[in-house]
Amino acid sequence: MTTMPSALVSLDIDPFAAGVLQDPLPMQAELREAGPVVHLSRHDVYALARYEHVHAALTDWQSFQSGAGVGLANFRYEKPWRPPSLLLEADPPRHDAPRAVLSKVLGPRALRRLRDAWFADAGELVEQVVAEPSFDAVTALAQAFPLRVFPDAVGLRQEGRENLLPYGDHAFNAFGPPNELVAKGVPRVPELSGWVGAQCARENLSADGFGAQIWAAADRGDITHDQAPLIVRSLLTAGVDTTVHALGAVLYAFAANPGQWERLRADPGLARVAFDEAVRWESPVQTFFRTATGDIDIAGTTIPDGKKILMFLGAANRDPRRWNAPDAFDLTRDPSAHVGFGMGLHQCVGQHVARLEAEAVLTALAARVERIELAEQPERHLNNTLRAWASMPVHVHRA
Ligand code: OVM
Repeated sequence: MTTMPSALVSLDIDPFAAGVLQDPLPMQAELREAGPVVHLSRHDVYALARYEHVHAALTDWQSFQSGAGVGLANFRYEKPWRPPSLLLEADPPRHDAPRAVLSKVLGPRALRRLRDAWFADAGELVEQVVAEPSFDAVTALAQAFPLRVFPDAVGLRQEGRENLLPYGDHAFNAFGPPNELVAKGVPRVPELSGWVGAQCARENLSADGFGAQIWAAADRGDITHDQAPLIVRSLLTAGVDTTVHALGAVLYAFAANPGQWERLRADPGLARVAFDEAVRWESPVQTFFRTATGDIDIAGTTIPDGKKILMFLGAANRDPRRWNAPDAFDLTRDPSAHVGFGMGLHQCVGQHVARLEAEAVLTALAARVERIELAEQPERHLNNTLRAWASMPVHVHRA
């Protein structure tokens, strides 16, 4: 028996419309149900929303290139808004030396030296924050903790650190179409890019941070000296907003699921699983694009050479074909195969940093707080790529 390839479904959906960004779950379900590949006529891109196909695309860098950009803009035809990242927007072999260097700088061995200090920092911050029964979990914890530990770990000077979040927010918006979210960021690009670029210079970095270690790798010949500042830039672009919104996600998950908070309190060793489950459940990075390096066949439909492919990480992470009760935040499941950090060659190189930050905050909070509840409806922060909270008023009961 032969199966006829079913006709490619084309939908007139804008995944970057404000209404969709506010609550992307219904659109994600529609895309998963429409077929393994869906054409999105608005942007003339091909969408993958099922786990199987998102996973397959992420692990096939030969067919699905990153070097033409991982946003909607196709670097074959369009000039990027900034010099492309040597990691995110590069393919092997050019990708590999920068990746190897950053993997080592941010690896588990390097982080072992930060663990005690970050746990102490988290304890101090949480102690101070829960002195008040009500606070905004976004500003007081999800933003405050990464901003307290990460810029120091990179080796940044104090001045200008307030530029980190707006710069990252714009960079993640810039992966989408040139809509209002991008337009509102454009006026500050010269100022923010100027500041970020300056911080990547060796003389502006402390002698012992991640930044200095990237420069030391250039001295060893593992990368060139002109690659070093762009690799530091990757830390500043991808290392702050991502962890802020991932912490926001796990704090929301617990506030909305008190039974799971009890479980964490009973077994604080679950902090890491909880964080990965929250990354699966909320998928702080919702989407990335690839570009077809030739005609690609997926389940009987052909994606033509040079077309952009939009991978819905968030939809894959809630695909009922892969996950039991995908909409449940559940510490008893094994979330480790989620694609919230990507998969394959480009899988988040900072994931160990993110997990350590989350583990420190959750451990400190679990030791001090019996219950965490939403005091008001939290408010979304809209971004073309990130699923984020702008504010999350909570009320806590101290242990
Ligand atoms: C980068 C980078 C890496 C991952 C995500 C990202 C803005 C940027 O290398 O600059 O988002």
